[in-house]
Amino acid sequence: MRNIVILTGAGISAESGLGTFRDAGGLWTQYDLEEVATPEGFARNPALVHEFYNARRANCRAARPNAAHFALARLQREWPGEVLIVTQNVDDLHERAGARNVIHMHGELARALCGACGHRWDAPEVMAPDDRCPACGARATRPDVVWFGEMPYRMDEIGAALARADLFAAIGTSGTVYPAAGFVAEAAMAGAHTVELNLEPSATAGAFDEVITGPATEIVPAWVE
Ligand code: BJW
Repeated sequence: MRNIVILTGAGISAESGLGTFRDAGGLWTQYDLEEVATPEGFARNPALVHEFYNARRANCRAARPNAAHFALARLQREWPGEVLIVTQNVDDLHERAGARNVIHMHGELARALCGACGHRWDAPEVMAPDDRCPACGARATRPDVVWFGEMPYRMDEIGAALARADLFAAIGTSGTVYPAAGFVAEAAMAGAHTVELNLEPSATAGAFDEVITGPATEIVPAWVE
């Protein structure tokens, strides 16, 4: 066994104090996802969307990586083969724990994107609808995150990694958002052993060879050992 692909979701950052989306009290119980996580919602009310992401950017800065993030970074350092972390999370806790080979398929809170020219840059702490793009000057700046109906990032690289994976693990994700929810099937078709690590069995738990339940800070370090 050489090549490992690890998919992470909001559950891995929950014990760092960052809210998940679909758990009781999660972000989608407090906000209407149509209003804050779709291009149409942003077009209707950019101030509301910036307010949502400004608050999450502040929470992210205050959060610290937890034992699960550190365990995956250690696995990357010590494993003799490839360990690719594909995260759906927009926080930077994998990197702050020392992980290096990380794909942010749903973008990053710390980056800004110009909706007019596609230029990307480091986001300021607070973004506002009137901000101008540093490259083209348009007032079309948005968080560099992937909303519903948009194409997740680096899908070709992810597909290639899944095709050569010997082991696929999904950690802290509800398995309800595609295309990430379909990665387990892709990896299984390529012959990988598949493992889910989650607080409780997810929507796609039946598709995994093995399911380990519990809080990420306990089960991920134990699994890495
Ligand atoms: C713990 C824990 C602890 C808690 N320890 N565990 C019908 C069928 C199929 C697909 C579709 C469909 N209709 C529409 C679609 C496509 C759509 C989709 O999947 N919709 C579904 C809702 C049905 N997908 C898309 O639109 C995607 N794009 C796409 O498909 O493009 C194709 C395309 C083709 C042609 C043209 C154009 C496009 C894009 C999806 C973008 C998702 N964006 C968000 C917001 C990103 C920015 C932000 O963060 O604000 O991404 S939504 C949100 O959900 C966020 C997350 O990354 C994503 C996944 O959530 P995640 O991480 O799984 O979190 P939760 O809360 O759901 O689960 C947490 C889990 O952790 C739980 O299971 C807990 O038990 C567990 N947990 N504490 C361990 N301590």
